[in-house]
This record gives sequence, structure tokens and C-alpha cells, in this order.
Amino acid sequence: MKNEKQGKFITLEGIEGVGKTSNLRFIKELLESSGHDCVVTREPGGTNLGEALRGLLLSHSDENMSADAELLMMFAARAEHLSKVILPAIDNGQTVLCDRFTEATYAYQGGGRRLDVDKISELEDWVQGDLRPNLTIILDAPVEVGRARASSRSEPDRIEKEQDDFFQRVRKAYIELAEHYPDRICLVDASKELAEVQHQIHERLGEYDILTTID
Ligand code: T5A
Repeated sequence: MKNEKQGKFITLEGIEGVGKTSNLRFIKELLESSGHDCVVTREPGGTNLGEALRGLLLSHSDENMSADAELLMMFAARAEHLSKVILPAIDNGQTVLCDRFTEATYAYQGGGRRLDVDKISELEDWVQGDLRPNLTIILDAPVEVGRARASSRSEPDRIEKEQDDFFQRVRKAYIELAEHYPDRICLVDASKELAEVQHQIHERLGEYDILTTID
């Protein structure tokens, strides 16, 4: 049976290594303590097809992929994710918490790859219709901070192999998104220690009225 109340859609963004994965569980716990029934998912990915596309997109190979092919694969994965996971959960009154979404496309393919933002916007409208996240939290930190944190892990994937100037453009595009859409996108200073970052996240969730208790 369809729930009368639509669930919320919350996304977490930022350059590599800023702490998205580290903070997802924290956000989920905050939401659940306010009565949200959460679905945690990620992009690219979240479905069988999406995860297969993720494997191709992030493969460790150095082979060049055209920027347009990369953009279209991001949206192909997103179309599948919306139809199989995100929209059914929202319609069911669940809160979807997604590690990256379309703001990543604006930042990486628009900012990083310098693709035409109007093309991204057309794909966004086509694939999502009117759907936009209720809140996007961008974890912001200097590129060298993210790099240093991410380097403690596995071998860099195809996108992580990009140079610092690519990630500077990605970061700049994220900051501009927060400036353009302050009603639904906010920044958190992720260069601070984890407890302080989580304090800021908690504050933002309150400010954007996400933690209103659900009966
Ligand atoms: N992509 C994605 C596009 O190009 N276009 C798109 O449309 C979409 C959807 C996905 C890739 O795909 C691209 C972007 C990406 O390149 P991913 O796995 O989602 O890849 O993204 P990554 O950025 O690679 O994820 P990471 O795992 O690298 O980064 P996280 O999740 O931000 O960082 P996390 O939590 O793993 O933390 C890294 C390390 O830092 C420590 C953690 O303990 C960990 O060791 N840490 C801190 N240390 C000190 N202080 C803090 N505040 C800390 N927070 C975390």
C-alpha cells in the first residue's frame, strides 16, 4: 500500500576522501532516532545494473573514456537507481540517504571535465523530472586534505587518478552549487576533526527541518 506521506531524499557530496562514508552511518542514526525509516544507497550504483556501470566507470584502467560516455553512464545508472530504489522508497514514505547524486555530476563532469552544464541540466530534467534532493550536504575541504585522507586506502580508481587541478575545479563547482541553491544545498567544513564535522552536520539537519520527528 502506498504511504500517504512522501519520504525525504538526502544526499551527501564532496571531493574524494572528505569523509562521506565516515558520516553516512552517523546521519542514518540521527534520522532513525527521529523516526525516519532509512534506505542508504550510493551513486554510481545502488542496483545490479548501477553497480556494473560503477565497475566500468571506476575501473583501475588508465584507458581514456570519453567525457560524454562518462556523463551518459552516470545518468544511465541514475535512471535505473531512481526507478528501482529511490522513487519506490520515497513513495513508500522512507527517507533515502544517498552517497552522491546529480550534484556530483555537476561537480565532476561539469566542473572537472568541463562539460556543458546545460547538457547536464537537460539530462537531469529528463531522468529526474521535478525530483531534487530535499537536502544535499557537501562536505568541503581543501583538495590536499581529501587526498591525504584518501591515500591511506587502496590503489586510486580511474577518477581518483586525476590531477589536483581537476579536483580544484570539482571543489569550486560544489561551492558554487551551494551558493546557487542555498534552499536545498549546504556546505559543511570537513577539514575539522570528525566530532566537529558531525556537530555541523547535526546542526544543518536541524536548520533544514530534516530532523522533525516522524510519528
Ligand atoms: N562520480 C560520481 C562522478 O564523477 N559523477 C557522478 O555523477 C557520481 C555520482 C565515486 C566516484 O564517482 C565519481 C566521483 C567519485 O570519483 P565514491 O566511492 O563515491 O566514488 O567516492 P569517493 O570520493 O572515492 O569516496 P571516498 O571513499 O574516497 O571518500 P569519502 O567517503 O568521502 O571518505 P571516507 O569517509 O572514506 O574517509 C577517508 C579517510 O579519512 C578519514 C576516514 O577515517 C578515512 O580513513 N576521515 C577523517 N580523518 C580526519 N578527520 C575527519 N574529519 C575525517 N573524516 C574522515
